[in-house]
Amino acid sequence: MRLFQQYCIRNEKSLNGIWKFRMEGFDKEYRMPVPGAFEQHPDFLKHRGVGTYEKQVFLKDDTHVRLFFQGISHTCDIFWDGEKVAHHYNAFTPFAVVIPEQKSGAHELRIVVDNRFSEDSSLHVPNDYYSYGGITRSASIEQLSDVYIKQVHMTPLRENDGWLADIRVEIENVSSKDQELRFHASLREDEDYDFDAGAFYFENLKFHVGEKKTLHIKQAFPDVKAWSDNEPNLYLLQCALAKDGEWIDDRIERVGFRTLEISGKNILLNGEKIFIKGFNRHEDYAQIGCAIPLQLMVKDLDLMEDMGGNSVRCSHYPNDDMFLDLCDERGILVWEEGHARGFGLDRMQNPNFDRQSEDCIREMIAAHYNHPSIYIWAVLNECASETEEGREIYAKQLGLLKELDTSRPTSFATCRHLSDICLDLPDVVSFNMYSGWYIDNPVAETNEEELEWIKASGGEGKPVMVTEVGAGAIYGFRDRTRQKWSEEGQCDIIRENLEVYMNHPDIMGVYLWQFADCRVTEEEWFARRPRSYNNKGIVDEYRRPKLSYDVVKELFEKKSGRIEE
Ligand code: ADA
Repeated sequence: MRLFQQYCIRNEKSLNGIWKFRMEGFDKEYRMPVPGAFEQHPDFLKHRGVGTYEKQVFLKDDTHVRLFFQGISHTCDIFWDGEKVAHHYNAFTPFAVVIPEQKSGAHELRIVVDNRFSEDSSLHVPNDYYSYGGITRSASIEQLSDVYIKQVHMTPLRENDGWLADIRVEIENVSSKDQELRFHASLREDEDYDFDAGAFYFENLKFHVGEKKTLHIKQAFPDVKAWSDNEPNLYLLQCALAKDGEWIDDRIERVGFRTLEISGKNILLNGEKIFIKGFNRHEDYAQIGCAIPLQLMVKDLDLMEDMGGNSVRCSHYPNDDMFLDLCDERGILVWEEGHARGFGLDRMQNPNFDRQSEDCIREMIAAHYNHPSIYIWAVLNECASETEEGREIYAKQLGLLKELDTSRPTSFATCRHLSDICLDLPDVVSFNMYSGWYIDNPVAETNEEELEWIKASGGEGKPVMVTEVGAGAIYGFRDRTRQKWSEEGQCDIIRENLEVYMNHPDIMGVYLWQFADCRVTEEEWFARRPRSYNNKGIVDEYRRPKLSYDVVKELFEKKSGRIEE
């Protein structure tokens, strides 16, 4: 599930592997890989429907059970021994199901997934990316003790010339009895799971039946090494519970000590002004869709780093924890955002939109809070920020980001040029601009006009970033006219845009749209997207580099990730 061992005491078992599968309307039983998108099977290449996964699980002892899913696309109902125990919407956020008091022996786990579009789905809609179907990210089953550690969040703070960890631990009693326990916390550099050593905090706790407690611990760590993109130092924060002198539960989070501040038109990482050289990336790969395995996540980051990139924008939804773990280890700065792309007011006023958006934001921050690589939270990419009704929703969602996490700046990517009425709301202003592709306009002049307007309409004095620039190119289409859709044409537009945005004193970063070609929905998009793909990748869906790869490499490599005085 993660690139570090998240439990040493708790018994966790992966549910990844081959599950039985049936699809409504198909009179056949399949054997489907988990994680996996069912579109990888020849019968379901572009199928929208209701599929059922089944697996038998064995419990060695009588125990409480916790099922954990990194992502199921896009709507699902979970059944345990025939009883519905959970419903979840949204492919891109993790969720857990706790099932108390289970007997040892065989149990049936059945998951019904639905990737159809309907009024019930306000975020997964026909769009310029594909909504796949299936248990598309990893899954696991845990044996829970009577009292368990539900969540651990660590906020790093600077104290004098050292560090302070501000830690909040949520603990829950799932048993039918009062409980007395001892809590331990320790911080380590390596995976040495000797809980008796190094504990910096412990406390005796009493829990009534069903009681939840949040411990708030502040602990100084004067000598830890800071996390940064250049030196991504990571530590393991181990929390554990003991009952009558025996360890019964634990949870290990991997954390980094770094500070993020807004200072005038810059974002400071540990007091240094960063310059973002980034890529927008969809979770999408040829043949396997959104269920990207670790080795291909590594390949994507290897290619981004080879081009001199220092950041990735998780466009337009929360990404897999495993990918974020890689970014933590490699010092790749991450812009992560709630699930939304290009909604006009009509879609934002779908009756499910507010609740489904809030659920997604809450689950994203609950799950990803500890990733030091995430430097900014965002919402509502290119939605109706030019309307009063839209402004209410932007204010609510940006306010929710701040309510859940005061340690990171907020933003949203706008395309409502010269008409956006929400730029006073975020900490960082960012805009998407396709000079030379959608609009044949001079990049430099358009940028000056945009910056003037941003200053005059709420963005004065804030950091400004360009979250999308780019152009389409069909892989293998070479043409000396350098016309649009040719690889040569893409090189020219990217070069012209990057040379302006990477050398302007009021722009603190730029993201290319996009890293790799991605599949889009045939519904509503086929006519604007050759192959029903978004072809603006620097590499194609198989990660084959286009000519623009070397243009990006040339320009990114000669630009520092720091803005000197
Ligand atoms: C928008 C949108 C992207 C993509 C891009 C494009 O900026 O945010 O998701 O659709 O346009 O390729 O046109």
